[in-house]
This record gives sequence, C-alpha cells and structure tokens, in this order.
Amino acid sequence: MSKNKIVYLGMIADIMHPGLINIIAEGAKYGDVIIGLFTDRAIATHKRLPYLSYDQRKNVVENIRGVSRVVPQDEWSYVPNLKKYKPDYIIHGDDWKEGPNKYLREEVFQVMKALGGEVIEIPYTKGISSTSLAEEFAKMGTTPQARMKTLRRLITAKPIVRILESHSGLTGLIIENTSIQKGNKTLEFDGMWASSLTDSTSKGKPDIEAVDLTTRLHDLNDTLEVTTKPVIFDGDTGGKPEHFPFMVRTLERLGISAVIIEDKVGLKQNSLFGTEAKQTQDTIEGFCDKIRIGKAAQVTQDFMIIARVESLIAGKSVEDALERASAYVAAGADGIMIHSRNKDGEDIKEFCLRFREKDTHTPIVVVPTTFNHITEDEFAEWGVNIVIYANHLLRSAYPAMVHCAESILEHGRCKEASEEYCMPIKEILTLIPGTKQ
Ligand code: SPV
Ligand code: MG
Repeated sequence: MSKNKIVYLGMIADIMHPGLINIIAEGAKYGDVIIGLFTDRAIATHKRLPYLSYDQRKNVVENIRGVSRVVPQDEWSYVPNLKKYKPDYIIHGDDWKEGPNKYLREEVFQVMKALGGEVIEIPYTKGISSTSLAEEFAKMGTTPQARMKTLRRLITAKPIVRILESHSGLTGLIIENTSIQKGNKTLEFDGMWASSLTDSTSKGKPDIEAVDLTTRLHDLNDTLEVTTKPVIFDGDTGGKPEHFPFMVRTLERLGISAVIIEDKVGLKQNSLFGTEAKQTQDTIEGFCDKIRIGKAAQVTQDFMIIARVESLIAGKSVEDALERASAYVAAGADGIMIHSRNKDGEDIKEFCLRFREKDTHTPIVVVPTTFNHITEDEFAEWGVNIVIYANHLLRSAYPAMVHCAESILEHGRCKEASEEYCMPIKEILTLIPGTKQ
C-alpha cells in the first residue's frame, strides 16, 4: 500500500477498547490516519456527553500507535470534515449498515465518490462496543465533581439544555433513563430540577420555604444515589444573606451544578400566584450583595449561582427586569432565570431578545409552566439556554393516584383500579434494577 495517503477515522473515544485499536491499526495499513474526534457539540445533539472532555480524549488518542493527527469533528455528519480534509479513504465499522446511523453511511458514500476516494468498512468487533461499555460505566455512577461540571459542558455544547423536575429517587430514575428515538436522534432529558414546589407538595406542605434545606437535601440524596445527570437546585430566596454561603457550600459539596435564587424578600409565595399573593422584591443592591456573598463562598469554578428575576411576576415591566438582570450579572451571577406567569410568552420573548442585544453569553433559563406552547426550538432562537419543566412529573402522577383511590371506593374492590390505572405487578417488581437477587 502506498504511504502518505490520508485515511479518515471518526470516533468519540471516551472509553478505549480493542475494537477501536483494531480499526486504527487497520486504517494505518492504508496511509496516515487522521482521527476526526467528535466534539461535545457534535455528540450532544445525538447522545449523552462523554465522560471525558474533548482535550482529555484528544490526549489519549494522539498517543495511540498508528494515529498521525487528531482534528475536531464538530458535526454528527462526516460530510463537512470529509470535504475539508479530502481523505483518500474513510474507514468505519460495518455496524452503520443498519439502525439510525444508516443515513450517515449513505452521505459518506456520496461524498467519497465525488472526492474520488474510497470507503473501507471493517467487520464490527463482536461482543464489545462503546455503547455497551458506556452502559456498564453508567452503572458505576458518577462523582460529585464530574456531575457538577456537566451542566456547564451541556450549556456550551447544546442549543437548549432540557431539564425536568424530580422529587424522589423514582422520578430521578425516570429522568435518567427515559429516551425516545425521533428520526435519527435519541432524545432524553439532560438533568433534574429540584423544585421547591414539588418538594413541598409531595410532603403535603405549602411552597413557602416551610420544608427546610436539611430535609430537602436529605431527600435529594435518594435521587443523587441512583442517577448521574446534573441537578439544578431551587434555592427559593437563598435565605438571609448570612445564611446563603452555607447553602452554596453544601450544594457544591454534594455535586449539585447550580442553585437558582429569586430576588424576593419576606414570606416566599409561589411565583405562579403572581400579584394575587404579596410578592415583595428585594432591592437591586440587596440582591446583588447576596449574589456576591454566595460567589465568594463557593470553592470550585464549576458551581453556578443563577439569579431569578421576579419583576414580571410582581407586575413590573420588562424594562425593570432587564435593569435587574444586568445588575445581577455584574454582581457575579452565572446565569439569569426570567420568570412570568403570562400565557402568551410575549414578555419572556421581549426580555430574552433585548437581554441578548447587550449580553451574548450569560445563560438564560426559562420555566414555561404557563407559556407552555412555546417549543424548545423557539426558545433557542430567542437566546435561551436552559428550559426547565418544573412540576410535570408530580402534576401527572397526582390525578392518576386520585382516580385510582376513587375507583377502589366506587367498586369496593381493586380489580378495576388495577386494570385501568395501575402498572402490572410484574412490572413494578422488576422496575428497580437489583430488586431480584
Ligand atoms: C418551583 O418549581 O418551585 C419553582 C418554579 O420555583 S415556579 O413554581 O413556577 O415558581
Ligand atoms: Mg420554587
């Protein structure tokens, strides 16, 4: 084989295994192997972020025998890099002949034909794959540090980070494991929201900071034990400025990625009451001080303090919200949550577009409980980074439980309730991994 031909090989290379070494060695027989290393951005649109960062993976791959050079592959599709590097060969495992990545193969054949190159497919190494190893790896869990960092990585890598409310180990498992295949993409949630509303409601208590931090964290530990995805904690008002550092340090130690605190004082009421309840906003200076105290208390660079602007909830203008948001960012906030209970979402849209005119990078968080017709794609166009579905697992479970209770009363037995409202008993027995020894 003539040397100095170029062989292109795309890989994620999170977990190295003999199948990958085999494919590199095979490629090296044809010429100089360029590895197109998938970036977080390329991966995040299709599957979970890898455990190792791009730089860590690059460091491993460039030291493997047979690799000439490592370049970033910033798209899931190979086409842009094939056009850029014009390889003589592309080498790929033959597993892409079937399944959701079949279209990638078709594109690659077309481009390589136009470039006058060749596609080499080598038999897939049976019994070992990155996907099966990643599943094994996930069972091992995560560390607080790795979990915490993931949120910042996701914000950089994805147009929208998708978060769902969790109030128990079981809801945590739903968020960890639920995924659907849509077109060629696997869709799943990126992380969890520890909501004050659902934490309180699931205890039969009102959402007025009556459930104390220690109790909420004790319960959150159930979720942390059985999941690996990042958590954003609803810190309500953050308490008094003197108390906030303790909240920051405790959350950070547990590996929580971010706390969101709202700029209200006095007895906290749920924001969705709007002006029906007394919602007193802090002064700009007062809340900026709280942010500064929190930022000074944190130990790592990874933890985020996100400031929640309640102007629209309190019946004030978008102008007021913008003034507060930029003051909070100047005080050190790592992100802004803008909240509203208006249904049309117009005030949120105006806020986001105007905020982005002056600030292109500070992450924006929205909680579309009332403006629920707006899609994630639309939010991304407005410059939003994180969307939180703040209460939906509890709100969907409660009516089902009430129906079940009513049905038992109605029939004087549980046959109807079991058939209409319950999962099969066999299913619940095997729902939790490790139930049967
Ligand atoms: C929560 O989920 O507790 C929130 C969001 O803070 S909201 O209920 O809309 O205030
Ligand atoms: Mg709350």
